[in-house]
Amino acid sequence: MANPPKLKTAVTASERLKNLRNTFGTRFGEAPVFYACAPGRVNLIGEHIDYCGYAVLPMAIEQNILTAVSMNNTNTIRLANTNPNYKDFALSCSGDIAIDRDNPQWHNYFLCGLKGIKETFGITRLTGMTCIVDGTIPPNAGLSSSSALVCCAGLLAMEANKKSLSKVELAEICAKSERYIGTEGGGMDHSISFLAERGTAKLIEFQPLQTTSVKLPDAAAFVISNCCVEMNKATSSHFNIRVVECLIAAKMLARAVNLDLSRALTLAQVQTELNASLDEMLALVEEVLHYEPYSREEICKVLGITAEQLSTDLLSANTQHVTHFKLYHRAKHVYSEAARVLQFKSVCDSDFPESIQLLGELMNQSHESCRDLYECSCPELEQLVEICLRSGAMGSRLTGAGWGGCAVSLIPSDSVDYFLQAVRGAYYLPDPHRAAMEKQSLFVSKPSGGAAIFLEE
Ligand code: ADP
Ligand code: NG1
Repeated sequence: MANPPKLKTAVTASERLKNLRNTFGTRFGEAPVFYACAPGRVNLIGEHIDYCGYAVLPMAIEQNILTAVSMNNTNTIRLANTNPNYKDFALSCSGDIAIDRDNPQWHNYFLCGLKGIKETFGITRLTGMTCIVDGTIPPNAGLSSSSALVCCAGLLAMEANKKSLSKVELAEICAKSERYIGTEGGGMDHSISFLAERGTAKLIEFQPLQTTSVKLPDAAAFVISNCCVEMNKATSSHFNIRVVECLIAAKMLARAVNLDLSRALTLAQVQTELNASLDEMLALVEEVLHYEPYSREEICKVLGITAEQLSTDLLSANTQHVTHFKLYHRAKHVYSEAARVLQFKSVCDSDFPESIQLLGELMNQSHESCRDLYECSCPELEQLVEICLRSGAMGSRLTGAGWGGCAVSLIPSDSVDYFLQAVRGAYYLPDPHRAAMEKQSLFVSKPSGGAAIFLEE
């Protein structure tokens, strides 16, 4: 087996690296010492199940966050961005790093990565740094621009402070530290950003975090298309409401089968403790949970907890207002989606002649479940997915958190050009806002490599 790629490599400067070095020199009158980069990702299948403990199947994309870094003794960390919409920021190297959840501007994601490294090593005074960030991942679009930024910041903070961590440790630290922004996400984005390998998608399993390469069929291409509706997770409560609903659903199922309720349980842990199959878990959902949303009173009654315990132990800061919880729908999505991930991997492994049709069907089922059970689609994504299917996709689904952002479609390799033209004509060109964004919104994606530190040759 080939050795996995190293975190630190020497590279011949690309045009982008040269431009970034020049911008750095013009802005700060010195040259960067090193560069760190972390890719975004497209999740092929396994949506909203990483935080429930289930395996997911993403690949890293070519688009990434690249940062040029120099170190100094000024006791200050200065952050700049090549995109003028993202304003400069500076902080002291000593003292607490405060993350502003109420106003999650870009630098707060960077600070999450710094904070993760500071806390892991108990560093009281970080090395002074000057950093310029250059990002190519469409933001707020379900391609993990925020996590790539957190991972890039964590990686460069490790390097600048002369610390050493494995990629698995970095992924776990960054997944935990991005939660400082207020979104209770899972570990998919950080894991693929660090552990990706060029040319292969990855099955990512959690607890313990491990990845397995998944070879995608040669005769198919994956095309990403952005519906051009932005969704910033940290400024809405949609995402955290789903996290809480899954947590409560796990408790309700655990109560019904007399498991220990004194600790937080994920839907995956309930399955493990029962030693049941995913089909058996789906049957349990049908038997135990009802279709109508649950009120707070009903949840408290079944779990034997007070309204105050519900608020403090189960609800998060931005879900305190929720009055009803769709436990049946969310649990059914999670267990069925977890099964689809395993089926997707075994189809890729087997390379049947009809693989592409089977993968497409699984992607379509995943999308329907996200739309109908998890309710994380939106009208524009629905229109886009429908156009993708009409334009020759074997399967098409929303990818990432949803409520806007991107779809990923599976296309037979020989029909990609036709597909791109058809989607362009039907979704992008008729609308000036979409037409203006088309170039960075509709593209073929191949599995890219993971995060790395570069020194120029
Ligand atoms: P995504 O699905 O892209 O991860 P999020 O809502 O989680 O969306 O986070 C997007 C946020 O990440 C943006 O609003 C911005 O604050 C930050 N971000 C993304 N790309 C960049 C960039 N190139 N430079 C600075 N910040 C960025
Ligand atoms: P994106 O697409 O980056 O918003 C989010 C979560 C993932 C996962 C997906 C849904 C974070 C940092 N990322 O991703 O962990 O739950 O939604 O599958 O919260």
